Order: sequence, then C-alpha cells, then structure tokens
Amino acid sequence: MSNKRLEIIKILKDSEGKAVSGEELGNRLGISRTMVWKYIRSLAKDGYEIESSPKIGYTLKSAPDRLYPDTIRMGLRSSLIGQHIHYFDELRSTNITAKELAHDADDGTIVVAEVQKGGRGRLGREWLSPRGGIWMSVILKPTISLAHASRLTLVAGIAISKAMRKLGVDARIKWPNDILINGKKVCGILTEVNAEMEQVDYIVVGIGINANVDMDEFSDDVRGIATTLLSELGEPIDRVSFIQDVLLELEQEYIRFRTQPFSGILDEWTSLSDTIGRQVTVTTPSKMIEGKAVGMTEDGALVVEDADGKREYVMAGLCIYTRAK
Ligand code: BTX
Repeated sequence: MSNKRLEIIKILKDSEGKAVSGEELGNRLGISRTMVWKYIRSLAKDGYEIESSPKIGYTLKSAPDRLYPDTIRMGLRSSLIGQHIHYFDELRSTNITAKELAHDADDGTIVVAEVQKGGRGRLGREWLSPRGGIWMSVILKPTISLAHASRLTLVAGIAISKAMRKLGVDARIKWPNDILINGKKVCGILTEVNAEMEQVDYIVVGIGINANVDMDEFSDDVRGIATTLLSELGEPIDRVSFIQDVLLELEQEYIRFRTQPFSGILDEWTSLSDTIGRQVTVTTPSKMIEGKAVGMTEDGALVVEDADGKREYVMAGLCIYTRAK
C-alpha cells in the first residue's frame, strides 16, 4: 500500500469518527484535493468504508478485516518480529513460502495469508485454513544448536497463549504444539528447522490460529476437536490488533530465550500447560508410552512417569489424554 494511502487511513483513524476535509488531508499530505479523492476511491475498492459528505469531508466508518502489512505495521509495538511482512491473499502454505524466502530474509520476517489451500500440520497432516483465521510463519535466525531448536515451539506456545489470555479466554498449552481453550484446539504450531552441521541456519515457526473462522467451514471431524476465538468470545476479534499482540509477545519471549536461562521459559510453559499432571498416552514412531505427565526437561522432552515411578522422556509424539487431571 502506498504511503499516502496509509497516511490517509492513519489521519482518518486518529480523528475517531470526526470528518476530515479534503482540503486538510491534501495540506497534510502535500497533494491536491483531486489526488486525495483518488486515494479515497482506491481505499474504498479495498474495502475501507469511507463516508464522504460535500463541504464536510471524509469519515472512516470501517476498515476491512484484512491482515494488510501496512495496517499491521501501523501500531506494531515489536521492533524485530514483523518488521518485514510478506502478505498473500491465498497460499498453499505460509511455511512453504517462508522456507523459500528464509535464506535471504531478516530475523523476524513473517509470511501471512488470508487463506491456505494446503495448510499442513505435523507428519503431513492437513491443517484447515479458511478465511477469518490467522495463518502465518515467522522466520527466526537465532545462533543455536539443532538440539535446542524445538525450544522455539515452547517459546511460541507461551507467547500465543499470553496474547489469547489477554482477550479473556483460558488458553492453555497442550504438549507439544497445540493451544487449547476448554479442551479444544484453537491453535497449532508447526516448527521446521534448517540446519547445517548441527548449527541452525533458520527456523520457521508456523502458527495457525482459528480467529474469526466460522465453525461451519470445518469438516465434521475437525469441528469435534476444534474451537475458534469467535465462538469462544461470541464476537469477532480485531485480527490486526491481535496479530500485533502476538508479534509483541513473541518478540519478548524470543528475547528472553536468547538472553536468559531457559529455566524461566520452562517454568512459564509449565504454568500455562494443560498437559502436566494428566494421565497421557504418547505415541512415537517406535513406541507407546503411558503414564502421568510430570514435567518438561530443558530440551523440551515431556517427562512421563508410569505407575511404578519409571520415567520416560519423549521429544515428539502424538499425545492423548487418557483421564482427567
Ligand atoms: P497437528 O499435526 O498437531 O494437527 C493437525 C490435526 O489437527 C489434523 O489432523 C486435524 O485433526 C486437526 N485440524 C486440522 N485443521 C485444524 C484447525 N484449523 N483447527 C483445529 N484443528 C485442526 C498442528 O499440527 C500444527 C498446525 C500448524 C498450522 C500452521 S498455519 C501456518 C503454517 N502453515 C502451515 O502449512 N502450517 C502452519
């Protein structure tokens, strides 16, 4: 979006419902009133509802529910994550595009799409990504070893749950990569790593949030296990301000991850965890582990204790709750 269009939106937003004359807009932007009118028309084409009354001026009635980069940048409080935004109306998967861009991208670059046609979960599972959600991938380039890369999934889980909790929902983290509200999946995280000689080159953290998604868009089986922020809150959220919050929380957790001992992040993860304290069955490619989830190690392994007190450490797997806490 051009800077002039952006400035017009900003001025109209700041005037909080009061009309701003074409003359004033023209003066502030250093352009003619005819040019102002042209920009207003092009904004209207993109879904901005702008009332224009002769002699009085222009009033912004509503902005489109779109994750336009310039709209996200306006009011973005993070200074690293989200500074570069690649936006698409439709993509196969933001993780695929992020991986294509990652080599030349700066730390904290994000890829956002309104719709994904081939959204992916772990092990090639399908991730339904209809309009109204937040489907994004964050490219991170920390100087860490491959062994520590999975920690970023925990970092992202904390950040997203915190941003959601601010909306007033009881968001909790299900190990390893889901955010649940009242036991239903509202968000999934897919972390993919590219490394050379045990040193991380880049990490793509894919985040799928069922924000303003209509539950009818989901297949029957997903509807049974999923929820959306829209249905939990009973009204749509402002996706732009929510994504700004997620990016800020993510940046704060990322800085903590890079500068402080990991134990602080582990403690916070544990306090937000939905899994610790539950009876679980974890299925990995090589075995099935049953017991109580009692903790998490520094490496991001879930500690599962069986009835005899024997402990198993699981790095990744499919986790099912077998009994309530
Ligand atoms: P997962 O493998 O843990 O979860 C996938 C499973 O979740 C599916 O098999 C299905 O049962 C269920 N599911 C599918 N779609 C949804 C949905 N919208 N809401 C709730 N449950 C669903 C979780 O994988 C990781 C998902 C990451 C998605 C992001 S979106 C941006 C980025 N791009 C991309 O392709 N993936 C990531």
